[in-house]
Amino acid sequence: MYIIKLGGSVITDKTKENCFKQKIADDLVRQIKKSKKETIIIHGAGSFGHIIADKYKLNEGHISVDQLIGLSLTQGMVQKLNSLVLDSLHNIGIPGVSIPPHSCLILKNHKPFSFNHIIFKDYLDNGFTPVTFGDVVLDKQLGFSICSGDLLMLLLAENLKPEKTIFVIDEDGIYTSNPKQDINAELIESTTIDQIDEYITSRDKHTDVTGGMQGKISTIKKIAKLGTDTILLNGNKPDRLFKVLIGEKTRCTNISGGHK
Ligand code: IP8
Repeated sequence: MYIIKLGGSVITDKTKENCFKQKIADDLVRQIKKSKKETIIIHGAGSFGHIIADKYKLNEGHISVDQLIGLSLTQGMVQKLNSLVLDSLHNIGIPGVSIPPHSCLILKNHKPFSFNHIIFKDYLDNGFTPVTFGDVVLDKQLGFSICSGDLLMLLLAENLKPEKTIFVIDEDGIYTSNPKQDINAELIESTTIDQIDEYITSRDKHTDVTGGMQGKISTIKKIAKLGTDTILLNGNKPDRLFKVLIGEKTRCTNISGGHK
């Protein structure tokens, strides 16, 4: 089983509120279908979640009554995006089933407090493709806070032991420096968790409320410690996801898991 995160910056236009990239999403879903692999799909919130979550400061927890409508609107928006992703799966014949984090996960000061992973396993065992996403959830200490799709990658990897976790992003993988700012940046094709710190010197400042690339790297390190390999690949380039799923060589970064 593979756990795939379709990054919010790939399936939405992060500069335009609520802008779904239908063609890209359809193409990624087609690649998943073609691979015939068992998968869990997670998607980021992109411009359906980050802008509004930031506006209402939802990741700071419950600090004012005005945030209630903000939380409600944000959950509504990420569920709209989730419906669009599900439509894309349904149109190609993948039996995707939505499992919203706000109904199976509670955080405590941003950290997992309780998580029902069994529901993912049970749907998988019945032949479905569980689909979950970055969301706002209850937080035992803060009232509520944001659960990123990256955290879900870690929680599901911990509990369900996938063959690999795959992050579909809008770059070819991890570089020696930020490729959006440095033309000499070189792609790291293969690395281990021990080496990764040396490379990650320059930080990509996304407007993400959930930490952008820096947050992703720290999650990937935790996944690697479980002994699970992670691949980062460019979702805008044809068939890279398919190739990784069927074990064919393609341009990407492979971070090998630590102690198996
Ligand atoms: O895009 C963020 O999830 P991510 C969720 O996976 C919200 O980081 C609501 C902004």
